[in-house]
Amino acid sequence: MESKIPLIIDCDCTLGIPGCDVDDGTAILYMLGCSEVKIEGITCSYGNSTQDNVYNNVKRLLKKWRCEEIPVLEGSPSPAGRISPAAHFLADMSEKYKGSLRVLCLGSTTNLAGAGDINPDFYQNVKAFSFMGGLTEPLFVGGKPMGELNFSIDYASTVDIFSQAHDIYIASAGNCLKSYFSEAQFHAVTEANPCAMSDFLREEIQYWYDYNRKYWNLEGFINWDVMAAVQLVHPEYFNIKETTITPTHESMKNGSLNGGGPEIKCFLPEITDPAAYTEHVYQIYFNAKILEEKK
Ligand SMILES: [Ca+2]
Repeated sequence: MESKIPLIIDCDCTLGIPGCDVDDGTAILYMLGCSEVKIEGITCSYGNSTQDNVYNNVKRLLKKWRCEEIPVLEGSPSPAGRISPAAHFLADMSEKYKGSLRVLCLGSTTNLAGAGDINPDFYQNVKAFSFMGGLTEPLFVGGKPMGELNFSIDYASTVDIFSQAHDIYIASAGNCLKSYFSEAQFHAVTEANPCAMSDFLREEIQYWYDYNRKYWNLEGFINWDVMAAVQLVHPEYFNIKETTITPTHESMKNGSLNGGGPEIKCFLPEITDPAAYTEHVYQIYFNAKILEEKK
């Protein structure tokens, strides 16, 4: 019997690549620290960078974290074709773990739609989907407007998925603004916890604080994708609101969840206590004993 939650992370992980977001990487770290979860594989998408860069970066990180046993699959490089090793892996694992597999989607949505094209039962087989993306209202960060990326970049796949999947949890861009990790807290927490994980975080995340100060006037960064990870495993940190969205191809070109299309049920969780939430996330990072020598 499978005692741990089987999970696939589909992501555009660029943690460590200059000028690119760190949040997929922190979401993977979070899942590695969740003792109730088993990461069955990481499927690579595009968005923060190209699929090739993402794939090589995930391989690099898993080697550094001594987690090379986790399968890494190449995804589609663009919306032009949905079928890829990643899509086949998602389709196959949904059969192997029918009714229990969770899918965490943190970048473009092409690979998931490909899995649905390969295996018509994919959407029914998956127990729950958690996404990061989408807008319910215009997004402003540090006083400046910010566009949507994850759902809009392959809007047709996104609408396809939402119209067929069930148990959809969406960390919308607006709701992610509370997933804010200040640089002051980062320094305080890593100094209070001298260990290999703190060293790793300092080495590989500092550039993103510098980037956010320069380009977004922030003394921290929004840890978008980690919210989608937390809401899937620890819903107690959220007010889980069931709602309906009405996306269309036209609305989804801008990432808007509401465009007057057919009603789709989903959950839009909201972080209830941001301080407790960030403390929890750091705690889970430190649970991940991935940088220590394995006995
Ligand atoms: Ca991402």
